[in-house]
Amino acid sequence: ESSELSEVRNYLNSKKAEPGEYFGEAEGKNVVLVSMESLQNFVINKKVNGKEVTPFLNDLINDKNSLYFNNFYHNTGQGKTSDSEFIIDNSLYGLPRGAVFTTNAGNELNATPNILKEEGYTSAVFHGNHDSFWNRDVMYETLGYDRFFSKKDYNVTDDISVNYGLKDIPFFEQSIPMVQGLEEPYYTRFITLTHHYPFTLNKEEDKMIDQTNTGDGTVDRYFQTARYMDESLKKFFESMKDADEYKDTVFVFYGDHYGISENHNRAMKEIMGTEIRPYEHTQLQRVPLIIHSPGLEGKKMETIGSQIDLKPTILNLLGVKTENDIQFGTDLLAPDRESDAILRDGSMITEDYLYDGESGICYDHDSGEEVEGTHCDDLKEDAQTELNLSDKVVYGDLLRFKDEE
Ligand code: GP9
Ligand code: MN
Repeated sequence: ESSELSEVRNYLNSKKAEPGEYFGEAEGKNVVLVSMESLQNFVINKKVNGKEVTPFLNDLINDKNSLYFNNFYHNTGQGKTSDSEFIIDNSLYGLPRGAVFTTNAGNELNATPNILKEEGYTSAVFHGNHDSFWNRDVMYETLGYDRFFSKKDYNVTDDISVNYGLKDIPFFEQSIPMVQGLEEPYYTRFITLTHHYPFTLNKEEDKMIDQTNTGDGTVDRYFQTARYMDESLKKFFESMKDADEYKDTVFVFYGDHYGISENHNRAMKEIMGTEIRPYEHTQLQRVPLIIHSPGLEGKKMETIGSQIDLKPTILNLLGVKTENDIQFGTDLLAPDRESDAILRDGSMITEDYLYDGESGICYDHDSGEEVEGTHCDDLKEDAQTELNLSDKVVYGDLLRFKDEE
């Protein structure tokens, strides 16, 4: 094995966490990941003009079979949605610049679809956009997906399109027979699209709540498209039940990345009722994560984590052991895991502190007060070490050497 990969292994061994009681709780079940476009966690349980933005998700969170993580961050960079996909399927970080989906699609990887193939799973991605967007058609081969249902598999007409293409409600509707056609068990991802910048809707019936009134159009429209997406998730969930694709399935709903950039801090101050300093900006990088399955013991999870942790979390839920896999994340359900998150800009969040990589400012986690001194020196260094090691794996295509022991 290459000495560089050994260095990575040694580092990862030092942060391993033993799985807990959730190990194997979803053994043999189907997996349905739902990528919720641009959805940030602050919309959860939020009302605008007296109405909930995400009524379906708010209910789902309180379901006895749902695990809800309220301190879950995205790790994406310039590769946006594609970065989230890469991170979640590999437990490796995206790159500091560019999109790993386009720059390193020829790498050797050990992504979840390939791992689950050994366990008898089929895998597929569902998305209403062109298959070549983000180089997905090429990268999905590398990740080991058996099937990619893309624009050409859907009936996409102007009447049911907006912005990037097929609207989420018809997207899910048309996806149901495709899922039903898959051999079980399956590992799948559904990538939504309508709640994407610039957050436009073209039909009155799609506008289920009023816009906000900050005068910043992007922010004002954001809640309306989020509400539309939430409705599509509700319908999808119900259809999956009707189609008998529910009881043997684990659903993983996650936000892919932020939708409102720091260019909108003035309006966001109005929405959040507080100034958006680097502390609040970093907290706004939290995205919803809900894991739901009939029979699963649900609860609200305060542990700090990020998308990098999903691969080990899912594999452990399925009871699939992956001792030798190179994973930068840890099982979010492991009782002794380190509660922390590292973001692509070098920020790091722990129970005690929040280090903002962009400004270099260190905050007390709970109070949000700036703290003087060396409190965040370790966080800054740990974040750099981890990101650099992950980048080494990707740039050096080091997983080529993973089977040489
Ligand atoms: C495109 C969709 C959006 O197919 O996934 O991509 P994004 O711009 O969010 O990365
Ligand atoms: Mn996206």
